[in-house]
Amino acid sequence: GDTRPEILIATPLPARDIAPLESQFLIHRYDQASDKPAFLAGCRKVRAMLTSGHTGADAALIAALPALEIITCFGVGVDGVDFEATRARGIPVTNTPDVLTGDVADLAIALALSVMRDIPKADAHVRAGKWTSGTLPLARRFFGSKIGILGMGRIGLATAERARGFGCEIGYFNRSAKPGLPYEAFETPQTLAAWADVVIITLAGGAGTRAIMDAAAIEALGPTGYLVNVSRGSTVDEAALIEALQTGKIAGAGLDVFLNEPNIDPRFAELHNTVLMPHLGSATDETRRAMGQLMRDNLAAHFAGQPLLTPVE
Ligand code: 8YV
Repeated sequence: GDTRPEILIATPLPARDIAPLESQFLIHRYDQASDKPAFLAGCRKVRAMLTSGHTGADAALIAALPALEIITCFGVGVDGVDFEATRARGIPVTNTPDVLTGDVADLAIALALSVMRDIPKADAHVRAGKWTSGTLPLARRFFGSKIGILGMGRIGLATAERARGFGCEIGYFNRSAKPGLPYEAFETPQTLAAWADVVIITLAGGAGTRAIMDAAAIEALGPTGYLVNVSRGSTVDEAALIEALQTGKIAGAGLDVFLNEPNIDPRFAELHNTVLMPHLGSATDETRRAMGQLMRDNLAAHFAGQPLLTPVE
């Protein structure tokens, strides 16, 4: 019989990252199953789950896999993993830190520049043949501005380093103290937003940061302030953000992440002072390749009885 260890793909992953696993593992494509409850009846020997990290590994799915030994995530954020369930069974979880840091930080700066310099509107203006018939409103300067980093982890630090190259002043809020940083620490997201011209959110998702950028913090940005989010939509009070953008309480937003992706609030599409992207922070060929490799290396280490490369816990 087939002695390959059984693994389950919980959410869609790149084909090029699944193909190299086919000779070694028996793969259950739960992500492609139409009748998911029926499909799980055939997964009782599954020993590893591969998933995105921001969705997929909930308590019900973990409970349906009695032989599960490890969850490997294709991404750094693991807010989609139910850690109560994994801890209760001693199931380790791995992610893909570091390899995506530079790309996500690049996109944070790109979104700030894009919304402040009105790049999408200017592009549409040229394409529509309107250059000869009118001028665009003046934009807002990015270099030298005050950048508030909300969440000073790996991606926050990399974003701050890039912003320094633009001559920006850096302040930050972090839930735990970050001794030794050459940047001003603020006590709350609201005081950070009151100081900053642009708040860039690089926090982890999950219960501990839910709507931490609340209505008061959003309003504290003021009518010339901008919000950029490259972390998780859950970190922002999205209803308050939409209202602030509609009424000019803040100047604009550059957003890569939303609540209920990909079925986001349709009101975003009506806003003119926003630049919207479909969760592409890590989406370069180079980085996605490195993420896939790191995910497979963690999987291989587990089945070889070796220490995991990047365990979350
Ligand atoms: C996704 C991400 O994992 O790393 C993260 O936390 O959100 C992304 O890299 C990627 O989009 C795959 O779903």
